[in-house]
Amino acid sequence: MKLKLAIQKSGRLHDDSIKLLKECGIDINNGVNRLKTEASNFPLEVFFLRDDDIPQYVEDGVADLGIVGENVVMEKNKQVQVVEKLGFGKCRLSVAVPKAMDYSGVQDLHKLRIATTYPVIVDDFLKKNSITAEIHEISGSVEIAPGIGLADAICDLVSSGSTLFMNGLKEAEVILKSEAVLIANNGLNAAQQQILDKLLFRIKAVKKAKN
Ligand code: PRT
Ligand code: ZN
Repeated sequence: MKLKLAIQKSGRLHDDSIKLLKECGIDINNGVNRLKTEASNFPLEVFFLRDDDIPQYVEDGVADLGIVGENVVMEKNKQVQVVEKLGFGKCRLSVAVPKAMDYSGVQDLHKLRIATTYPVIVDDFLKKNSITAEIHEISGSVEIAPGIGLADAICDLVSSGSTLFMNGLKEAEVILKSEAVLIANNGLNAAQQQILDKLLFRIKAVKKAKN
């Protein structure tokens, strides 16, 4: 019996996900550009996937576990359990507006066109605040949308803030604070749960050693 863990194939969470496994004493040969790999000293198989696909695979049980940003977990809204926050990949999902805009609160977003790759989270945020705005779902380069007249505001991930700054934007509302999390399928059997508990024990020890 092995657990199947899905991690990002390449991108911002890949290296830290591999590093976490190493710190947990789990040996996997570095598998970039490969589909999957097996740990030599722990009952774990690691799949390399697009981060956007991980919640669905974990819900379906194609993978038992996954490492993804909370932002992706919330946007995809799948039936999975978040079992542990992992302390890396920290960022926030924020609404940003042109620097010159006189912004005093969420009501100023009323009737604006907001470009984002997070339509579900933004829609939920607007509804909770009783704001009617137009959501423009785009698949990337969100920060250039106001500059080319595609939108009045954006909602995107922010870490240092330099991307916003370089595009003449300012952070107006933080919708969500996010970090990488370990997610699990809801229907793990006892044997699978036992392996997860073993993994969690090690992850917690690694986190504790860092504090
Ligand atoms: O190929 P795949 O679909 O797997 O990857 P991806 O391109 O969708 O995701 P990737 O690798 O960019 O990000 C993976 C995860 O890292 C995200 O889902 C977040 O949970 C987390 N993360 C942490 C970030 C950032 N920080 C971040 N700064 N993801 C993206 N950004 C981008 C942001 O979109 C913007 O373009 O960085 C830019 C802003 O950064 P600053 O420092 O200029 O503010
Ligand atoms: Zn992605």
